[in-house]
Amino acid sequence: MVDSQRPLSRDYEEQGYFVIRNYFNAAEISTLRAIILKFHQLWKHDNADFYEQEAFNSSLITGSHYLGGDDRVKLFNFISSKKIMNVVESVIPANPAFMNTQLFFNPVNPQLKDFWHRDCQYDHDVDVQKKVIHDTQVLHLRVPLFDELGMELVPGTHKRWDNDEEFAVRQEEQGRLSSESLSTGKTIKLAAGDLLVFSADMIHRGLYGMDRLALDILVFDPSANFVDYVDDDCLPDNAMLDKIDDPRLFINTIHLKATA
Ligand SMILES: O=C(O)CCC(=O)C(=O)O
Repeated sequence: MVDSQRPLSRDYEEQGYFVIRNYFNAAEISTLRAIILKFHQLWKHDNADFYEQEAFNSSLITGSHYLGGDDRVKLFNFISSKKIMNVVESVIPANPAFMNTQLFFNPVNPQLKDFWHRDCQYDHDVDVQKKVIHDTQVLHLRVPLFDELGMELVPGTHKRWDNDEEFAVRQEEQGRLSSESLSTGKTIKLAAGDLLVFSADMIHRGLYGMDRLALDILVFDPSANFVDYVDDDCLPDNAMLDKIDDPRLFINTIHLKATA
């Protein structure tokens, strides 16, 4: 367990998130940052129009498209390191499974504003969203690579439905915009070295500004069926698994895929 007076699992259970300050040291962040910046430069070059016009994130960072084998193994070892596994297992104790990675940056297009959402709203209509927030469990682990304004979260919404204000803003109804402020929002400023863990289905938004570049690791509870969201190319192959100190997070996903 991570040292703490109060169990992290209780914070997650009650609030839907927790933050651990200075969890990673400067050497860990600088190694990770070098790999991620390599990915980011190549990705931006390859997706120039999308980047200029509408992007605020990329994904599939562990895939083979932009990074070579050595960097991918380093990244897999970071994602399944003891520090990350301790935190993941504090929330999902039995067989947590790797889903994906995302990289969040500032949009080039100044018209794009930071917007409130629940991740499940892109897959489900409102009736199903009401159900899945109670059923499923996808964790975001946010690792900021530079100091940033952080995230705004609505504590407790991993377990409860929106109030009227939250719903109108998030869904852009009654003339409201998803970029408006919410009276229930809580800002979590983040620095390089911090780790923020939050429920993908709580109401949240990333705050654009400063030099933000944040790696999000997505992990799911195997009791929910999320294997379709996993891209095979983002998983380690057998030769890479041999070079990962504790590959359980990936092996769990590989097993789920094989039995799906
Ligand atoms: O940082 C952002 O722009 C949004 C983050 C987010 O929505 C997420 O991690 O699910």
